[in-house]
Amino acid sequence: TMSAMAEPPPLAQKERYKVGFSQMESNNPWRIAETKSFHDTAEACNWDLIATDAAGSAAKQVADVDSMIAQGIDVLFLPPREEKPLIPAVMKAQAAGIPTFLVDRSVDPNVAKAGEHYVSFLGSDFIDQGKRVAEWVIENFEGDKGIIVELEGTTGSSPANDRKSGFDDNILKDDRFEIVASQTGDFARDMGRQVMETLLQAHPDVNIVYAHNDEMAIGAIQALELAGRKPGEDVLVVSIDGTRDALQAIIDGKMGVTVESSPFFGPLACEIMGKYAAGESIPPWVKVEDRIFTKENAADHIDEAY
Ligand code: GYE
Repeated sequence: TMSAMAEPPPLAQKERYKVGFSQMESNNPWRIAETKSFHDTAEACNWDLIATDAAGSAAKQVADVDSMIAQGIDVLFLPPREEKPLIPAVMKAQAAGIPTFLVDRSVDPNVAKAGEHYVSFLGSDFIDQGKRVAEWVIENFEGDKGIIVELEGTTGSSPANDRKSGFDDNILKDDRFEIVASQTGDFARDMGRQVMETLLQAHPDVNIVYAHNDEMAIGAIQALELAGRKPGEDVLVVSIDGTRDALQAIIDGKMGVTVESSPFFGPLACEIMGKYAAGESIPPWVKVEDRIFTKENAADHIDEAY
């Protein structure tokens, strides 16, 4: 039977490629390291790179992709800020015959699908990241009752959704733990600090903070210290990414764990794009394996951190 299933456009084999990288924002070290990784890869991979910065706006990110399509990019690397608002960008690239690879975040899988509307998602398993943080807390928390404040990432983003379910589903299997508040800090240090300040007033008995990324964890540490609390002593702070500041906080005893989420996607993007152009079949999800950083190994990795 004839199939109406969409297919991602092919990629011709060429000497040089015009590559689009549509960054969502540049207000934190993770994003800056990722953009740098694409720039650093450009020469070795024979890319003419067009990199844009949507400054935290999904609408601008859609417009940025429009403009890259108009500039005739051969291939698009897209970290969609939120799961639903970026779907039009994926669909427009496909309609323009431009293969898209989602990097580091995904879109709503009920609407846009790998192997149909875009080629593949290159990135981490966010549910597993949340689960690993929960398992670490279950093993390492020493009190009788864990009162948890959760700082969520950008509302409607795939890592915020999945890091929440991965953590919540697993921590709540142990009845020592209770999540008393869960609120977005938009993956940003400043907002993490502000939200933590507010939540501390409502929940002064909090003794665990789970932040969906290191920037918010650092913001939370600032808020805790400002309130006279002792992160690492009377409050266990845990999160995800592996930034330099987080590894330093672990070394300083202020943070317990960060599960890695690497921003260094340039080399992987080059490799997978080359395979796709060569006609190899690309899995719908090219999964990145993440390490875990604790006081046992943080000092060994801080020099390579960003
Ligand atoms: O953890 C966070 C960033 O999408 C995996 O986005 C990425 C996340 C990363 O802003 O720090």
